[in-house]
Amino acid sequence: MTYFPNVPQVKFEGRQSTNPLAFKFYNPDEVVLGKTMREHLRFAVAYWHAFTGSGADPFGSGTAIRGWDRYSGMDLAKARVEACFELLQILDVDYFCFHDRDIAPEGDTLQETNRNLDEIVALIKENMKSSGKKLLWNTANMFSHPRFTHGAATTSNADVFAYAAAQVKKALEHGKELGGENYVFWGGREGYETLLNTDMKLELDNLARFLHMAVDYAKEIGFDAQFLIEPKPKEPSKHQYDFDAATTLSFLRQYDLLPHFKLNIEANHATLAGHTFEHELHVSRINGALGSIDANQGDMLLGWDTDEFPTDLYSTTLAMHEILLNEGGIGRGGVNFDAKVRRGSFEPIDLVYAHIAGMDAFARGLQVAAKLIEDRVFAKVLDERYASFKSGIGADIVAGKANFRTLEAYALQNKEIQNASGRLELIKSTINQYLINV
Ligand code: XLS
Ligand code: NI
Ligand code: NI
Repeated sequence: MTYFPNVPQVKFEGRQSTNPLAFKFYNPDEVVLGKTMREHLRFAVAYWHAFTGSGADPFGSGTAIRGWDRYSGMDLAKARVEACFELLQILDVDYFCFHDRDIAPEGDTLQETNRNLDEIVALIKENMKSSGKKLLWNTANMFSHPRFTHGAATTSNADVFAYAAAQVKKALEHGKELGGENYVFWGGREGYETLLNTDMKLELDNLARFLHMAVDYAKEIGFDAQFLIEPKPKEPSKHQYDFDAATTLSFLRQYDLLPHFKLNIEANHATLAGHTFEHELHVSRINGALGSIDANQGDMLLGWDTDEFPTDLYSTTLAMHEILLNEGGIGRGGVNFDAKVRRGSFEPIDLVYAHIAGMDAFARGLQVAAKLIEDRVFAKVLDERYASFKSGIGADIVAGKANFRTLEAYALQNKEIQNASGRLELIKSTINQYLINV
């Protein structure tokens, strides 16, 4: 390995292993509820954090020591491709995800930028062929360059809208070229700072026009990837239009886009919106729109998108519980580590440790969630809690046989109302028992 010297392929050794370069829970071949862990989890490495990110923060420059940093320009872009396929092999991860601007540098003109991209996409394609690795999703970065300061599809400048369209057109062509299974729209700067200078109605109409054009173009070129929108409430915009799952679903419904899109739910975006990860997955699931996940976690003490590698078993268990209950599980989506090593973890091997930590946390979450489902732990809770809707007046309500007159008649003759305990503390201690004992 050129970029991860002396790092062997990471293998499953089991929970007793003390080898830091082994999986303790992720056993790709282990069958859980009829599918292997590999099939359930469909892990992906995020190109931007693993190969483009440098560890820079608003207070200081990058700290990451990377073998590819000795290069620049297109040579750097090529070295990163090599590093990517090395890491995928070390981790035995099947998928990767990228933004167009992660993989190739911008040129002086859009023509030159596109030529750079074409060259790197061809190189990626060769590597995919020889390694069998696959593209979970690609996307267009329409937030880093200053031209997008007022947004991309929701910009106040029509020339920028056109540029963004050209960029997504190219990204869709590359997605098709690489057999991408999904295509993601994360609204980087699709939001606003203040209503004092914003025509929100026009911006939202334009966003819908843009997404319809993308749907049409993908159809035209025969790119059949699942389209995904990734909600986020803020950052970089103060108010992001795709605030959370519910807001995004309402937007998609309003503009007749719902049949063409599912959601890519990111843990840290959920918590920034004031929700739990499982809440966002649940809202997506009950609307038939759970598409894929960006796996990471935030910091309870910090109010921004810290994108830490997921290690919280409570959260991965409840997330996997939602995914297992979803029809077809994660489907064509996957578990993409949209996560970065901390600034102090600057060695290449930290990237390996970080992914092992995340993969084990999700594998363990999968095992525990499967057992909770097998034992009908939450199913029993819900059965009991909502039993009043199974018979009598409750069954009439659910069947649509009740109205205000019949309900009033029932209430008037009813004896004193009895409520039952919600038993939350008991439920939580049961979850802990499963986390420890399964
Ligand atoms: C940023 C987003 C971004 C998307 C892809 O917060 O998570 O990384 O996943 O554009
Ligand atoms: Ni993300
Ligand atoms: Ni994010």
